[in-house]
Amino acid sequence: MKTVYSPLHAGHAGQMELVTSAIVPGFEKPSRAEFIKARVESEKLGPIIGPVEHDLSAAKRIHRSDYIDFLPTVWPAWKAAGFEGTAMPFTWPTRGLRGDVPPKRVDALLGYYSFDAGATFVEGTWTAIKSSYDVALTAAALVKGGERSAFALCRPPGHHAGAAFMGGYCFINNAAVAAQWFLDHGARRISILDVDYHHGNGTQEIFYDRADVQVLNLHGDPMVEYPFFLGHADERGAGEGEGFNINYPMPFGTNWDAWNASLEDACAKLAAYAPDIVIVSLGVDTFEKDPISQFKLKSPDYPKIGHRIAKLGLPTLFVMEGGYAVEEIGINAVGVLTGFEDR
Ligand code: 6XA
Ligand code: ZN
Repeated sequence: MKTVYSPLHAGHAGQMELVTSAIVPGFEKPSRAEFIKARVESEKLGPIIGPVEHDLSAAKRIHRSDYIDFLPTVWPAWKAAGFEGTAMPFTWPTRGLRGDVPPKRVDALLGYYSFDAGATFVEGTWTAIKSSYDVALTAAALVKGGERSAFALCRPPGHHAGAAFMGGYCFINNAAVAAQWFLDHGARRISILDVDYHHGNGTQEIFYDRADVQVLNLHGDPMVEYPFFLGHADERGAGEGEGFNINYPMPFGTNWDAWNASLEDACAKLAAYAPDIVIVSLGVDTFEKDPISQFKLKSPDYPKIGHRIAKLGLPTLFVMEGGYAVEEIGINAVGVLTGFEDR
């Protein structure tokens, strides 16, 4: 399996993050991608190639144009305003406020275009976002070109980003961009299987009323877990999309057996949908030692995930999402990929 990787992710570094009761160094840090790349190399998964640059038209197929145009302006506007440190929002147009009038200040616009304070900017952030997008599209093209699978080593991740909002470390929804790109290049149906610990609220929002993208999400119960406000089992899609959004919220402490039961059900529904291509939103923050998550998967479980996905017998694009136990992130992420390859 080929891996697509760009060193430009590393410019998105040193940002601060708001968590319950503190502001701390960001968990979503460059070493994550470097540990994964090192494991791809040591496991001899296959060649690592650089991304082809793309214009932003594929992003604008699923994101609102003004949102995409805003992203490269954030850091220059932040500096021009005289602000220091990490650019992050602090006020949001929630119920009772107007969400239809974008303000003129960059700090306020960050709130207008986000659902939390978790998508933060430093000087190299836009370049990293763009490289992650290019990585996803380049890997998608490998699969379209006939490869059985490809690994988009995306950083920053994407599954929390919606049509016009960022959040949860995500800016452009790489998996959703790839799904739409496949459809625009001849595919009829795509399944997105999101195995990250957190619900992929952005992916769900983007495709909620559509029947041409099936979205299956396995995640921590939003009653008690981030992102809290989406991801319940009764969210099944709307209109033409009714039945094509499938959520598996699971309790804290979920181990392999319980998690795997959800995976089995998801794979059965995916197979019944018979997509042309599977996109896996590959988060490994389901790991027992993940510092921000509450599931109990162990390293030997990850190859089993890959093996089960391979049994679907469909062209598969893996898109990297979360995972913060950096010492083991490479073992677990690449474990899924070697399991897929049955070796
Ligand atoms: C809240 C936690 C953000 C989780 C991001 C993630 N600050 N999503 O891993 O998959
Ligand atoms: Zn996650």
